[in-house]
Amino acid sequence: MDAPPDSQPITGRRRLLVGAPAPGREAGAVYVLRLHAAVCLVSGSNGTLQSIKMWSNGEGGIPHGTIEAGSRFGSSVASIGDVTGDGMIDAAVGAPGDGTIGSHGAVMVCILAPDDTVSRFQWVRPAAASSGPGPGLVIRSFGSSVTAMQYIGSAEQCKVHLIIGADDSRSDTADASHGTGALVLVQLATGDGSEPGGIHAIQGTTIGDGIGGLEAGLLRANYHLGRSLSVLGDIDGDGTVEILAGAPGWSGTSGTELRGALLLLSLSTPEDSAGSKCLLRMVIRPPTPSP
Ligand SMILES: [Ca+2]
Repeated sequence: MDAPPDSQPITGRRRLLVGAPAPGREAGAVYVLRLHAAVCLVSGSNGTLQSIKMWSNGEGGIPHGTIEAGSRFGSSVASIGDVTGDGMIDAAVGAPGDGTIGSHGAVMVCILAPDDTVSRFQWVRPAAASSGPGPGLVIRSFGSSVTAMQYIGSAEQCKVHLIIGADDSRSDTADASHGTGALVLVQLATGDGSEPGGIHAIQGTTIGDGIGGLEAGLLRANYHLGRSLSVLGDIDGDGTVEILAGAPGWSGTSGTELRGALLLLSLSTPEDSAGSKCLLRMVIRPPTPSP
């Protein structure tokens, strides 16, 4: 669930985006709840909800057949700022079970109309496994989480950068460890000239085991980096953006430790020649239970 700021200058109104990924062969959905902020303080009041819109196949501006059955559309949702510059806050929705190009997953960028329906949308799907000097990554469950950020000092370029979790990703080596997980940075841009108001996505850095700034061997099988994501902003004022990425399967060596970890990562600006780089700052683990 994500709470975008007011999309229109109407005092006291808020919208909530609520993901409802469906099990089995259903497509899943997102609900847009328009709330009356003043009434939100009164618990249990029926007056809190002003309107509700659903986005799914054949609903809320999305044509029938757009969302694949079993794609778990709505597994993640994020307010991504005003991509198109029309004053309406736009959104991204993860569908990690989408199998249009194999079982890689997808994210739908939704451009909102003033009535909270989707006026236009653009699917973002992962590029082929990255290649380079080290092992590549096979991206799986792209869209298990999604969030958006803007880099400090690049306001005039006002591009929206998505961080997309792909928590079932694995390396493409023969002894591949499954489910190590990955993060993919994607820049959204508008107006490339080919289509008025068109959106295009530019895939940037991929972050995974031994890729994008993480040391090889850090992530093991079933750590599932990218199951959750949160942008903290530049918490230490050095110009890099700090994010938290969840790895719920992270395990220690003693066998008595609780599973799971949050990785605190710093991301440098993508304007650097080699693209955005990530630096692991801290691994936050749950406390060891006392015997
Ligand atoms: Ca920083």
